Amino acid sequence: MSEQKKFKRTLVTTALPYANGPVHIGHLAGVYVPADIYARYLRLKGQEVLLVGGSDEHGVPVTIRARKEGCTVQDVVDRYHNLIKKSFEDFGISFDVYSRTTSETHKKHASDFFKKLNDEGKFVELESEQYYDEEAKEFLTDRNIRGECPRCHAADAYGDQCEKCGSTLSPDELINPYNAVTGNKLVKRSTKHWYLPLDQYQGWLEQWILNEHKEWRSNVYGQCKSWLDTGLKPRAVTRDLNWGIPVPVEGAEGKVLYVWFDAPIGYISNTKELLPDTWETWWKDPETRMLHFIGKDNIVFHCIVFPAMLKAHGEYNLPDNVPSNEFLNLEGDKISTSRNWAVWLHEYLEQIPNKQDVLRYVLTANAPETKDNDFTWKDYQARNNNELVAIYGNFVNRATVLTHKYFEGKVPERHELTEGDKATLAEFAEVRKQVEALLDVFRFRDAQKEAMNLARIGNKYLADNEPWKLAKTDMARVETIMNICLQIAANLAIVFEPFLPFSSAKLRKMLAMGDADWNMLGSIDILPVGHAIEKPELLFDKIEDDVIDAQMKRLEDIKKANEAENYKPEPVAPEVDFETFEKVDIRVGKVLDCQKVPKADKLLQFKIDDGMGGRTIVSGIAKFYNPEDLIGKEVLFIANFAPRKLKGVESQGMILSAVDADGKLVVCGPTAEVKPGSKVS
Ligand code: B3M
Ligand code: ZN
Repeated sequence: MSEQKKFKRTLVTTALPYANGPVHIGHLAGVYVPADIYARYLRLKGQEVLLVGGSDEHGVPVTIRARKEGCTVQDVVDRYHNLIKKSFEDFGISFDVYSRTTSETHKKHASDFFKKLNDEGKFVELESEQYYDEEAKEFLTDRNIRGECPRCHAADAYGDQCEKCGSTLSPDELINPYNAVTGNKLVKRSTKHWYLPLDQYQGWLEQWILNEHKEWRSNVYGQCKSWLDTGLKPRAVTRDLNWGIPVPVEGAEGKVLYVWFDAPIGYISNTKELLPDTWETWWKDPETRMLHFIGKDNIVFHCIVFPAMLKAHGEYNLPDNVPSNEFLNLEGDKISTSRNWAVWLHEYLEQIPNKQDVLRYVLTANAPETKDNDFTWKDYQARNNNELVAIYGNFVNRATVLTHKYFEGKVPERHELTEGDKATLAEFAEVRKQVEALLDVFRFRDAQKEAMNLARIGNKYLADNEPWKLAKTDMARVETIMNICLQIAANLAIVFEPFLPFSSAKLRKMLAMGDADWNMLGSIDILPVGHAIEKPELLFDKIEDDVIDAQMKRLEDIKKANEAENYKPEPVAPEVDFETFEKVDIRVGKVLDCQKVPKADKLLQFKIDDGMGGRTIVSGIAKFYNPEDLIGKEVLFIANFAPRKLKGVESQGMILSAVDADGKLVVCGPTAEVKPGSKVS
């Protein structure tokens, strides 16, 4: 662990989200809430800190979105940049700057960065054969190439993956590749690109990461180690694309900087945009510490590629740590923008207004710090009702209400302390140390747990001392108890400030205590005797079942819509003539009895009134029905199906069922009652 002391200031960067869609809880949990907690914590301690963010507006993802929506790429990035920026503001992510990679400052800075490396011979130029659409006159990215899968022969696999069989592919493997957008056939054409020779940085990276940064989170360190063990290869830093920052070299028309080359430089450009005169202090002074907050899919770029770029450039600091998180799932499934499987931040705020802190709290409590984690609405409700309301809110409410009840809202005097008081104070003095020790090593979920412990200490203190009972006999004692409770409440406002800034502001207002100062944490003299507090208000409200049910219903609907969208009916079977059709004798029957077949978990045994004396039919639908529910129903069955034995029971026919998108069988019957034995034609 590099000692914090040797640094004068901290630059905190957050991954730049692609401006190709809104941001969701996965973004917040993985990157922005932890980065914000950390930046707020340092600021509260009085340290110099910058929180830098912005939108990533280049690359293929935004161009794909524009094609899908039938608008220009500029429209897409404008719209989503504004939406994302607003979501972050609404959630209290305290960016000092949130800019975009289409800014003029960035275009110039990224271009100059490339030029410097190119002039100094830091790149290698290589020719390679790439797929080209002669009619559209464009080279294609892997994602925009489709063709037959060499493994499962699905007709429309992508250049990087077949979604049918899941194989990872390269465009060269596709059979008859074509342009996914125009449908044109593709040819191979030679094209030149600039490569960063990462192989030349291998030894240096091994030393810098594997030896000098053993303190990095094990998931980060492990991923770097496995990349380094495999051996680094040169990486192209340019692309043939018409959206991006033009390669600033003569003869490079139609080529742009690869999005992963320009995006991290955005951290520098955005700092420069904010502080045109002093930005270099934040990037070049060795007394500045740099931290990159990112998600796990960005590790290689922030730990290997960008540091190699910075090293090649030669003037900039390297990151001191890269606290990367794993992924957050939603109700057991991977969050996915394209499948709409997400809780979008702007929608959350519309549907559950003014509950930013509740989401911040739950996402930190469940932060995927060391492994993937799951967000569920039930857990969200439970953490709000059982922790925020029942522990934190409840303590603050009792402390402020009792102060108004007994002391007209003024902080009472503290008299001699009992042993119990002293023990409580000693316990809460520990909280600061614990929270700091955890925040210093980026363990946000445990740090928040410690903060909540302070509220637990408060509740226990109130329960042990029962001031409401003493009010009749020993008012001096009640004064001491309530003084301590109010000091604990003031401490809560401070300790929760980095985690729950909205609630802390509300609590500070209730206690009329002004700005929070971390250095006061642990003190029992935050609120002076005689200080008047304001009217008590509830800090948190209970979340009722209907709110959660509505969210669960929303997700269910999305799941259904996805299934419907993905559902492709089976291809129609070869034609038959009427005579062939007539050979199958379909009849209506009424279910007289229906039971499970013993020792066969799939089979139901039916007694059918077929209008001809009755018959027994066995059908494999036990998974989808309660037998009793089918009794009395009319069904269709094949009356001349050759009898066969199933688990020892002779089945005299076959009941007709439809197969739903998810494989569920649904028994078919007439839409109005007809006589059993009626023919279907
Ligand atoms: N836009 C990828 C992502 O959103 C990319 C991050 C850039 S950080 C410099 O996951
Ligand atoms: Zn396949």
